[in-house]
Amino acid sequence: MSSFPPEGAFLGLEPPACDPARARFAVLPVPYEKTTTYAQGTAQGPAAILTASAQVELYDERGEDEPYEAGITTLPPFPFPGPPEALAPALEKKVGEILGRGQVPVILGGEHSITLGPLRAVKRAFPTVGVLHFDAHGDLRDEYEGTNYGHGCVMRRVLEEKVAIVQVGVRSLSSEEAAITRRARPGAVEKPPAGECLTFYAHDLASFGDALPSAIASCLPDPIYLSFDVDGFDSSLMPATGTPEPGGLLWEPVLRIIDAAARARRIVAMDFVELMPRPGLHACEFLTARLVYRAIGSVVRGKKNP
Ligand SMILES: [Mn+2]
Repeated sequence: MSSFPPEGAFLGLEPPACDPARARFAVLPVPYEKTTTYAQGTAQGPAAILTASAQVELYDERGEDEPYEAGITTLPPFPFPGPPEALAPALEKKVGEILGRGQVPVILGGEHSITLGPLRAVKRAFPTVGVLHFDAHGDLRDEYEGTNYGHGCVMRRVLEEKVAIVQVGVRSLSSEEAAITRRARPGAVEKPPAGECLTFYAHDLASFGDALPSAIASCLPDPIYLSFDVDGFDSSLMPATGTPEPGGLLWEPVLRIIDAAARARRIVAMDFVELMPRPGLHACEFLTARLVYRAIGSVVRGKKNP
C-alpha cells in the first residue's frame, strides 16, 4: 500500500476496508498553513489526526454499528507551497475528482483557508449545497492581515459563492462580521437564503435546551458541506488550536447536532481544520480523530441520496 501517507491510513484500516475502489469516504490530508496569525503548527494537524486515529475504536456504540464497513480510503497528503488564493483552484480540482468517483471527501487541515476550493467543487456537483460551520470565530471578514483569502475570511468568500451558511458556537467576531449575519434565537430560526448566514452564537445555545439539534437541523440547506474548526470546542477541551476561545462547545452536544443534521440532510463533504498538535496534549489529537469517525458514522446512518 505504498500510496498511503507515511502516517498510515485513517483508523489504521487495511484492505478491503480502505480499498479505494469500494470506499464511500476518501480522507484527504491537507497540511496547509500560510495565514495563521496567533500561533503556528496546523501543518502538523493531518499527520497527528491520522496517527491518533489508529487508536480509535471501530465499533460505534451510538449507532451499534461499524461505520468503517462503508469503506474509508486515505489519499496521499496534498502539499501546496503557494498562497491560499492559488490553493483554492488546485484543491477544487482534487476534490472534484473525489466527488466524481461518488465518494464523500473528508478533508483534514491545516488552516481554515483550505475550505474554499473544496466548497467550490461541491457546489458544482450539488448546486444547492449549504455549509454547516462549527467555529469560535465568524470567519466573515472581508480582509484580514493583508489577505482576502486567509483563515479569518474564508466564510465571507463562501458567501460570495452564493452558498448559505449556518454557524454554530461563534463567540469571537468583529462588528463588521456581526452586521452581515443573522442571530438565531428560539422562535426566530429561519433557513438562510443562498449567500446569507445564520449564526447560533455560543451564548445563545443554552436557551434552545434539548431542542438545539433539531432547531439547527431545521434551518439547514440540502445537501450539506460540514466545515468543522476544532476551536468551536471549548478551550478546556481543545487547547491545541491556534486561537482557542473559552465558552465553547462540549463533546456530546456537538455529536447530537451532527447526528441531527445528518438525519435531516445529506452530508456530501466534510473538513476538519485548525488542530495544532502540541507535545503532551495527545488528547486533542485523539478527540479530533474521534470526531472525524463519529461524523462518518452519522453520515453512514443518515439521509441518503434520493
Ligand atoms: Mn476559528
